[in-house]
Amino acid sequence: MTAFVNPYKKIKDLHPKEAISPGTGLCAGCGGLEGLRLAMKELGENVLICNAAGCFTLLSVYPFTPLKSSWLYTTMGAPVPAAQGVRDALDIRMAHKGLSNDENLLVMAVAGDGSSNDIGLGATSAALHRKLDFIYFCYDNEAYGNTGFQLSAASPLGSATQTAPTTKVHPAGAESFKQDLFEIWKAQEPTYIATVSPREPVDLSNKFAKAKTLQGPRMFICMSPCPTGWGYDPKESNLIAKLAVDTGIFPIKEYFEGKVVHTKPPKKRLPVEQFLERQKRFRHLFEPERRDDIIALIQQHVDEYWRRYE
Ligand SMILES: Cc1ncc(C[n+]2csc(CCOP(=O)(O)OP(=O)(O)O)c2C)c(N)n1
Ligand code: SF4
Repeated sequence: MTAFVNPYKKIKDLHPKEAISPGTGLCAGCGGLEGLRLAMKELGENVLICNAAGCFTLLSVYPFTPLKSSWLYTTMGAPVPAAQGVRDALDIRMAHKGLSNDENLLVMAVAGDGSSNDIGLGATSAALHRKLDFIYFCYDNEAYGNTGFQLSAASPLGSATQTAPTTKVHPAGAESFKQDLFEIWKAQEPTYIATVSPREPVDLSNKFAKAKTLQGPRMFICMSPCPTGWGYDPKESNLIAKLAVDTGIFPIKEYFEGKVVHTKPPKKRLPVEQFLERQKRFRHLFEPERRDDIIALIQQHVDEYWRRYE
């Protein structure tokens, strides 16, 4: 059992330096960007980000970048193969070609949920098998956001997306439950897996601080409220992220040394509809008439999850 003491207790303790400057091309209120900002505060500047095609492609628009770290743009399926190539190149240069150890970089893949759950999953699985030494940051906005919000395997049941709209035949919109990427990754026993939320900055920062001390695959899923795709006022991003945690829809947890621990379990779970009713993607569950059947299915799914742990 490895002892790790969380360095942070309060927001005011967090690392003061920013590694992403304000003023990116991303939407106002983007929850994923806030998650990445907090992560980069902790990881610092000596990072090479391999960024899959998606919303975060707009982080760097040549010749401008808000990042203090290095950044490599990849295809949707290739952030992890790119991370492997960069890791190998750094290791070889440090061993043979005069790169000193303090010039080493932490290699991080950044990808949306579409890339992570669908198009890039095979390559990630192969890297987990090889125990690649890297960090993976999946910002999970629960759809293919950059191309207009199409269904991904992370889109939750009952949500309307561009390719799963609500219709008479398909009143729920998306008809499958969100794929459990945490469990898929866990089956391959990486060094570390955590779910994080921008609404829990202390928890998020402690988890990145811990990941920094480890080696091998360190995997993160960041709940990423998306005002544009989810349909709410950008100023509500924090509230939406809080409700995702307080309703138990998005469990905040970590997997380390064979154990799963919920680091921020909801004290008293709120009904899921408090999260659903504030977003346009779920509006058809409330108007023109309430779909209690679909809301109950979503609640039951969340209850079943927590029954396993409570
Ligand atoms: C193989 C492939 N299919 C489709 C696209 C077009 N495309 C570019 S970004 C994107 C959406 C990516 O979705 P996600 O990974 O969830 O990230 P987000 O856009 O939500 O940030 C798509 C479909 C592509 N680049 N590559
Ligand atoms: S579409 Fe959503 S995830 Fe993409 S930049 Fe805008 S708010 Fe962020």
